[in-house]
Amino acid sequence: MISISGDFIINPPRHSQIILQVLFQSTLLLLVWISTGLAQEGSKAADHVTDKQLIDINSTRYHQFFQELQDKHHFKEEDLQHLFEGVRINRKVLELMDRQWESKPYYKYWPLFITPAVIAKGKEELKKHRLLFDKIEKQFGVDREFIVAIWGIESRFGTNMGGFALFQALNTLFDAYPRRSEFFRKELIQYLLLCRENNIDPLSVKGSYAGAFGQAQFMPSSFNEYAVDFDGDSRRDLISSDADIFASIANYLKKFNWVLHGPVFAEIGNKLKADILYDAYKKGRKGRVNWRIVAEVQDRNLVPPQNNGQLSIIGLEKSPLFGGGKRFVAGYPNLHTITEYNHSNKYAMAVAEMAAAFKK
Ligand SMILES: [Ca+2]
Repeated sequence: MISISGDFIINPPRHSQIILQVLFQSTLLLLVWISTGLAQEGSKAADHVTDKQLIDINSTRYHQFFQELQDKHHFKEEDLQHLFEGVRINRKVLELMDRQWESKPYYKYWPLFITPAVIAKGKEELKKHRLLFDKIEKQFGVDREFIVAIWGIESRFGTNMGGFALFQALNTLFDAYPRRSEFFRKELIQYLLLCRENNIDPLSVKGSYAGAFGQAQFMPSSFNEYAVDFDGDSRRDLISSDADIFASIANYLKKFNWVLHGPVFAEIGNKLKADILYDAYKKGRKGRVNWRIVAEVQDRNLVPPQNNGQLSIIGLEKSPLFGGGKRFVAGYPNLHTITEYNHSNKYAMAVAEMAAAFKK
């Protein structure tokens, strides 16, 4: 762009008006180009920090935060000062937050989780913990295959709980991720509460860059609300107790209305045959259609949903190697329950398809 303007400058004077016009337009384009670039860069939280910079505990943000922790939750000021002093921003956390894993097409998404090795391992774990799952299914009314699928996806059956210092990640997101700072402020409070109650050193826990931890990858607020003790030692241990981990996942699904042995999804073809279904599909996980309409429009025999529930419409991208396009499924209330664990329909479908693979 700059060299083109240069060429015009050495043209004869009689073209001066054109030259000016072209120069003006080029400059304008250049400015638009530069400002668009800046805007895109500027929207990334990671660009506003340097890695390992200290969080500013003397800022208004932290002052107010400490005040609330003292007033509402009875923490001591000197303890807070001591705990937060020296905490540094982890820039990697911000970079990862701005990557959208779930924007991958489904044909690239599910193979990240569902592999022959994972299916074999899941089946083995189901066998190994058969008696424990008998008890959990009976008490919580949640199918064991779904508990194991979530466990498998969240932490590779407990082998990968995340390598980020959780306290640092939560502080980074509270201090330097404006888009969701309020959310992570609450999670940081919940984290401090759970550490205090369970006698855990806040600096000792590792987790994901997004603040989840343990084998079920609960956020601190989810831990406080849904984690249960199921091995009888009166502690909720989602890092090393199988019983607590499985029962806590079950309890979470139960609290969001899981129906034991209920349908989860149904295939409805490669095309949506009416706008009403297309509109629901466009609404994402919150779109709903009466099951009778779905059955009639798509000409399918569908099992009626549990509890008079409605269906969501999900489109899953198929690999171009197999002709591309989409495969559509109707999501039942149990699938909606899984999206309470993670809001992505792709996540819920990966859980459902892994669970189905365990049953084969
Ligand atoms: Ca326990």
